[in-house]
Amino acid sequence: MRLSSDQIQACNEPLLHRHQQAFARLSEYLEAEGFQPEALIAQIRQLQIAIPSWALGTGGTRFGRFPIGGEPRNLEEKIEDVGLLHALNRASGAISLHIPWDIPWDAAHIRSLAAGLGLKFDAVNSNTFQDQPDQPLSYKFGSLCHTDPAVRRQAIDHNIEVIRYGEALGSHCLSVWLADGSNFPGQRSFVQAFQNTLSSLQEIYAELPDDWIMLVEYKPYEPNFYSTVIQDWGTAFLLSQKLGPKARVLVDLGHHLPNTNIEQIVATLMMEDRLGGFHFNDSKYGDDDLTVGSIRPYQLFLIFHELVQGLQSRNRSVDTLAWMIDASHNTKDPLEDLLQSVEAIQLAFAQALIVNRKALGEAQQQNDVAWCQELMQGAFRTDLRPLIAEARLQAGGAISPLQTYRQLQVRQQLIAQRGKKAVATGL
Ligand code: AOS
Ligand code: ZN
Ligand code: ZN
Ligand code: ZN
Repeated sequence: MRLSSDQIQACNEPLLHRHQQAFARLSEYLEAEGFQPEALIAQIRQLQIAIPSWALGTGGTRFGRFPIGGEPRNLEEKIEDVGLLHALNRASGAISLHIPWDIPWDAAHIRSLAAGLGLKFDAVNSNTFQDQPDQPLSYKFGSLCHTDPAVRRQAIDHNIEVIRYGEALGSHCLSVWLADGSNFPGQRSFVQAFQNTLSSLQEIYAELPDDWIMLVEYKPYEPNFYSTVIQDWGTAFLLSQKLGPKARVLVDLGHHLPNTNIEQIVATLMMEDRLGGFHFNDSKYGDDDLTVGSIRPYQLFLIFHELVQGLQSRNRSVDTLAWMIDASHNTKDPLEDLLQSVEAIQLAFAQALIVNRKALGEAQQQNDVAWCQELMQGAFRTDLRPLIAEARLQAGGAISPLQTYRQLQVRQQLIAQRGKKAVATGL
């Protein structure tokens, strides 16, 4: 199914007057603060967030799964779902695929389907954390780090195959997340596991086209609970430095031990030009993969503050990073969840754009602690929702994506077309 701009405009109609009033009030405030609303909108419209193909179905835990119905049954339907999101928010103009869950058998067809919906292909993900039915060797004891060179070879070849699929789709980026690690002390040599991983990654890196990036994702634990080979940003940074300029670090917000200062990691990676992109999500305990901004919105804002600062100081545009969501939802409609996540990212970005950086720099220089805090929280506490809504409206999207999604009965129609029992592939 597709949403036409007429349908979206019709839903906007009754909301328009109130929106215009709210936007006018906010514009007046922003102008008084020295910001041009139209310039902010232009920046907000540049930010496109890639939707993970694996988050379009209801996620489960090992205790259970409660499918919502009407989930995409194949790659075409996943692209169709992202097209629905993008039609509503005009900010989800990309999809990130996971191989072999999403093999594009007919790449030309998949490419034109996506292009017709205004979608690009962001990072392609390899999968060496599961065994596939037809796979000769097992990843039970690791993949790129494995003690057996034959298993490493299989995992390297898989990654190269993923690059080839990505090339066929016009992607420019490979994401590597490894579950490799150990469950018990003494099980593996840390040094050997690292060195095997590095040499495997070097072989994959050698196959990257010139205009490609390799994203190295880190995670402290799970599915291994004693050690993980790429456990933290330092390890991912070290690997990317050893690999070369096309290797970068991928920061998944859920992949940190409690209370880690993620914004400081982001600042350091940007300073060294090794930040490649994000997997946005939120969490209270671990890799909870909850809706972005649902638990710690201030942290999200602080991360964006560093991002905006890092991009501006390097004179780089937002599209030089891979902005992706990595989420999984058990109790909400995944499409509603993703609409909320994209909006949370846009809000944090916009809030970061209205930090008075000049005043902040001066206050920092004077060690005026209270004023520094005042400036940061002043930006964070400004309600910029009308600005985001206006950006969507100008791009042909919905003033209220979630409300429009419900009003147009999207889920009900998907269930009618695909069935109550249609379950998506993925985690
Ligand atoms: C796993 O925890 C990582 O976040 C991965 O990026 C991602 O969730 C996975 O590749 C999708 O299954
Ligand atoms: Zn991730
Ligand atoms: Zn994760
Ligand atoms: Zn996660």
